[in-house]
Amino acid sequence: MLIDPRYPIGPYVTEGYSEDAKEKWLLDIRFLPELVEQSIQNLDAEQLHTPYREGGWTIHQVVHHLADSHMNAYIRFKLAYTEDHPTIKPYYEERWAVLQDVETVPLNVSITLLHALHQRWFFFMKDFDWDDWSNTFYHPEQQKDMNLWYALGLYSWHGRHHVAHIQSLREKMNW
Ligand code: NI
Repeated sequence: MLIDPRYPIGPYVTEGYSEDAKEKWLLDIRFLPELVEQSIQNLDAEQLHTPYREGGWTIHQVVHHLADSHMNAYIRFKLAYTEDHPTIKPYYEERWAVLQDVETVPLNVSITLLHALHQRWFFFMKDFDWDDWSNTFYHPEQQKDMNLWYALGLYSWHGRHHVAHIQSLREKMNW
């Protein structure tokens, strides 16, 4: 089977609520920073600045993107939880990925950020019940209502999706 290099673990597929899925997805949120840190271990500057696929982001951009994306996600979760069906703010991830901080700041800064952010995010959600997961926000770009259960699965997937980009390049290059 031919795997689309953009989707090494396939697209996000949501699941109905279950304790098992919840445990798994929460652990994905909790341990993503460790996973990202491991995925770039022993790579040099040149390797970090290699696109994970032709025309794709470099590993360096992918890691900074995870910090950008998950900061937005954290805010969306908090808004949905504390307001009645808020409309969230989309952002242009392609534009964010080429800003000056992404260009110049070393990856350990975004890894540290991810450690702190995911700790806050995990402890915010870890005891949610079904009512909590049922909080919704409106995503104006996708013109879609999303509840926090769907969003939890989405960001569990999103972290693994980008780590798989890094891992697939390492495998391909034998790094
Ligand atoms: Ni992404």
